[in-house]
Amino acid sequence: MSSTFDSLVSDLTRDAQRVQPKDALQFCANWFQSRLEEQRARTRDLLASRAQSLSAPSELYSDSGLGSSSTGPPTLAPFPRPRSSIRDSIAHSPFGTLNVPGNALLGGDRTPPSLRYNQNELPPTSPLSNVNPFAAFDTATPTPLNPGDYLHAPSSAIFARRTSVSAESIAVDSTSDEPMPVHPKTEDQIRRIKAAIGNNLIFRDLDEEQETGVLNAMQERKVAKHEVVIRQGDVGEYFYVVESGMLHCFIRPEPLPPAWLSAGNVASSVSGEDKFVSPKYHPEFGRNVLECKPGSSFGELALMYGHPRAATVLAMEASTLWSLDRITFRTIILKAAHRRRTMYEQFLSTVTLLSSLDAAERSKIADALVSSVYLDGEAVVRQGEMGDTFFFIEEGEAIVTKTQQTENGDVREVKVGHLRKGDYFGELSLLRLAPRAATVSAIYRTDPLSPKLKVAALDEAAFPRLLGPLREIMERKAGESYGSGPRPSMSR
Ligand code: 1OR
Ligand code: 1OR
Repeated sequence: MSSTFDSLVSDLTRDAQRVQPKDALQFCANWFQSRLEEQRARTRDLLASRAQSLSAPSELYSDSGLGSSSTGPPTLAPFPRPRSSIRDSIAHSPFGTLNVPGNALLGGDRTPPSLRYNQNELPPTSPLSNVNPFAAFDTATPTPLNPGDYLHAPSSAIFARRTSVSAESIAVDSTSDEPMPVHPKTEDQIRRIKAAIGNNLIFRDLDEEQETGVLNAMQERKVAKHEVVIRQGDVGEYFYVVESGMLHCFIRPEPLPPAWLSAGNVASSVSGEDKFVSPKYHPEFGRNVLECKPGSSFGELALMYGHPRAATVLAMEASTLWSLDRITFRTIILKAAHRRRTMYEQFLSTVTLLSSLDAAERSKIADALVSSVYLDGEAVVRQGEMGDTFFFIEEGEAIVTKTQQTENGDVREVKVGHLRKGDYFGELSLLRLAPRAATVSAIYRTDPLSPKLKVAALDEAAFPRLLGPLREIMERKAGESYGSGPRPSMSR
């Protein structure tokens, strides 16, 4: 017991010295929490793997995505080949694990095999990165961002690919007692912030009051070319939105040089592009993993998980940023995302198609949904168009029509179906890689008080990833209801 305690304290001391946290107590609390989570995840996984008498598949440790082939061309099929054996062998981890600088469990002789993707070490789950083992289109690029993924627990290198089958959410602060800052702004500043966050998914769930809270709390920050905005390993205090300019994110392999952490906001040993060995590698900060353009954001990971900063973010040109403090970020942004997820989870639990999925799988779908409302008579999909989206009906009703040629050669619309809350549509063109087989439009309501048609959409990338397990059901039902159509070749 005392040796465990001693080694814990010495690990903590070592990590604290590396990170030099400004808030030591918070750092220690986070550190112990991470260790606890890591240990539970390991124990649970060990038990699960014993119980199943299965060893982890080699795909878990390989560089390429499970759906990709190093020799053949990428498949065009919307679903990857069934990989039930792999899915089944993946234990659900009760907690995310922490692949961050300062996580001592990842050092020493227990170092897990590191997972690399596209020559990069995999990071914790983030709205900016979501590499999924079941992605159908796994080629050279990571799976696109899944809106809302930032509520999912971070995963360590070894468990990173499990994010697709586990959906534990991070704890959202239960109290909002701490006051949120208010920094008065000019109308022009407000307009600029709104323009900068307009297309950023992180802000999509805010109601008016929440948006006002965020606008109040934001602070303008102008950074010079080559200024270090975030330094890998530091404690996170702010989240940033880019209004103008360009920044790059770099990840340097561990261990970080002790003197390097919290070293200030100027790139010390390297200041000019001439010292870049290649545009993709910075000799001080490591591999260039992401570019942050106007409208994008960065710096969310450390605020969400209490980890040290996972990357260094360097201004490549003079840039204007809007910063949001940790308290406002957690109180408003994370809570809004959490509430949104709960609302969708509730709705999805009523959808018959999804009844065979577990709550975690539904939760992943909830995160990926985007809602829209349609006016009476408005078409959601049109027959003959190429389709890239799948829909659930959240509220209201829709009619399905098909064009038919009459005997005298005219073309007319014939009603072939009526869809209600909880029904789905749009699967056919994704399953068969064919144009839309019918037009689906909002019904003309006879009762103006009844709800308008509201649909929740899942895009082409999310569809096979999240509804893959239901493919058989949908295909069978499509065959029964719509007749058989051309089928995509599933062979590779
Ligand atoms: P943070 O608070 O950790 C550094 O501070 C920020 O860099 C981080 O939040 C992200 O917003 C941003 N892995 C980790 N962090 C990244 C990455 C990243 N890209 C940008 N950041 N990548 C992993 C590479 C293996 C790149 C993903 C595309
Ligand atoms: P989609 O991606 O082809 C139109 O886009 C959607 O309408 C289609 O997927 C189905 O989800 C939905 N025939 C074809 N598509 C239908 C039909 C349908 N009903 C709903 N959809 N028929 C009615 C079957 C009860 C006509 C069969 C001849």
